[in-house]
Amino acid sequence: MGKALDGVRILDFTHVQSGPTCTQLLAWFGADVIKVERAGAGDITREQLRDVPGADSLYFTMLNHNKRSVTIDTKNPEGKLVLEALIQKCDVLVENFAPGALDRMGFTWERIQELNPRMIVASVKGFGPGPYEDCKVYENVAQCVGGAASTTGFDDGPPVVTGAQIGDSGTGLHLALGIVTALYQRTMTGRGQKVLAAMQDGVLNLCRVKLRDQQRLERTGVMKEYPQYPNGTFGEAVPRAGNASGGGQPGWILKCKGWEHDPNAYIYFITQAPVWVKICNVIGREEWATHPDYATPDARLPRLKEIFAEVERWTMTKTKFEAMEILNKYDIPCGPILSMKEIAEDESLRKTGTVVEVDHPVRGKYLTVGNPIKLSDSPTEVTRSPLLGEHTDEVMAELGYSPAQIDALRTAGAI
Ligand code: CAO
Repeated sequence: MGKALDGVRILDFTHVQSGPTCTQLLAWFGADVIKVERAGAGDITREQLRDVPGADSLYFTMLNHNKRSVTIDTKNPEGKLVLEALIQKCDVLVENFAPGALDRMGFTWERIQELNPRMIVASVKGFGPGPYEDCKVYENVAQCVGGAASTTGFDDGPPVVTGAQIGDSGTGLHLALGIVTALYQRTMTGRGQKVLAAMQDGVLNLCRVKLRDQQRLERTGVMKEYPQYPNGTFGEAVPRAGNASGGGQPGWILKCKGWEHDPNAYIYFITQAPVWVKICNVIGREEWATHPDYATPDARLPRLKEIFAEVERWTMTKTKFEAMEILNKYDIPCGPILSMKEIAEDESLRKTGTVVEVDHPVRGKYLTVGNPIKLSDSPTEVTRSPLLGEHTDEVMAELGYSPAQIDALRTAGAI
């Protein structure tokens, strides 16, 4: 079966996490992704957080599946010519260098347009145009400047960053959407364009509901679904909401059987309004179903702490999986707190290809996260990440270089 992006060639100038997540997705959808790296060094993550001596790290392998790797020194004059040939052959150049690095290499937007007016140039940067546009940015910085950290954690503690890499992988996702959209527009205009995904913007986009709450707070001075209500105080900015789910369906994380020794023996429990009566029955508080202090969502809001404490008395008598099974029978939304160990061993995730075992010639077998987006006509087969420069000769031959020319370029340090 063919793939959705068959025939699309990506010049992948990305490194670390944000850019590579984007190009890995495009590769999974069938694009030919040619990753350009520096000879002898390569993407810095090849050697970061290494767990097997001499082997590419999991950091690298898990972000660079289904790609080809070529080594080019793009600051070497002859290396520049190879890069120019690639620009002429490819549809999209994706990069996440520090601001200005591509220009300093001599590949400005204008120069790239001269070489290939159909080329789409897609970039991740820390910030969009403005006072911070020249700054280098990593994941946690993006979480802080995008509004996530100030709204994550508990009211009595400092700001907290999340484990989900919303700054890096989240921005990579945004960029991938920008690229396929630009490819679609090119089918009508015939022209390339610049695509920019700034990490601050990507994180803020994912924190959209918190900007909603900021404006509600300014108007009303209170947000009744936040744990600060009714006894705490609200300041000028959206506070940290702990584990509150907000909206009309309040939720909280509750202890389950074994919580004393298992740090993940917890369940997320949502008091969804339509199943309130069932919740009362399950936890043995049938009288709450009709009592005026508990029967409606509005009446429950100032009593959420007490309600969750009561539900927890019930969840503590069950394991998180037992509680999940019982609650699901009644359509009560909930979710066990799964550890990474439990996720790695989850058979159903293996079956859907969301968790995949991959074999690598140097490091052996390892687990990775497969394509989270499933297309019925474009299935994903995850193949291992390339070794540094593994496809240099192959790609150079496709560009029309003879074996003798390739040898000469290698001797000159251009590839
Ligand atoms: N041949 C020759 N030179 C190369 C090359 C190649 N194949 N590939 C890269 N280089 C050069 C670049 O031209 C650049 O040189 P100059 O500094 O002289 O212009 C240099 O390598 C380093 O690039 P960099 O500044 O991007 O790398 P860094 O490690 O200093 O910074 C990072 C890393 C991530 C902070 C920065 O790239 C950045 O801010 N990127 C944008 C935001 C981003 O993506 N952050 C997420 C990172 S984690 O996913």
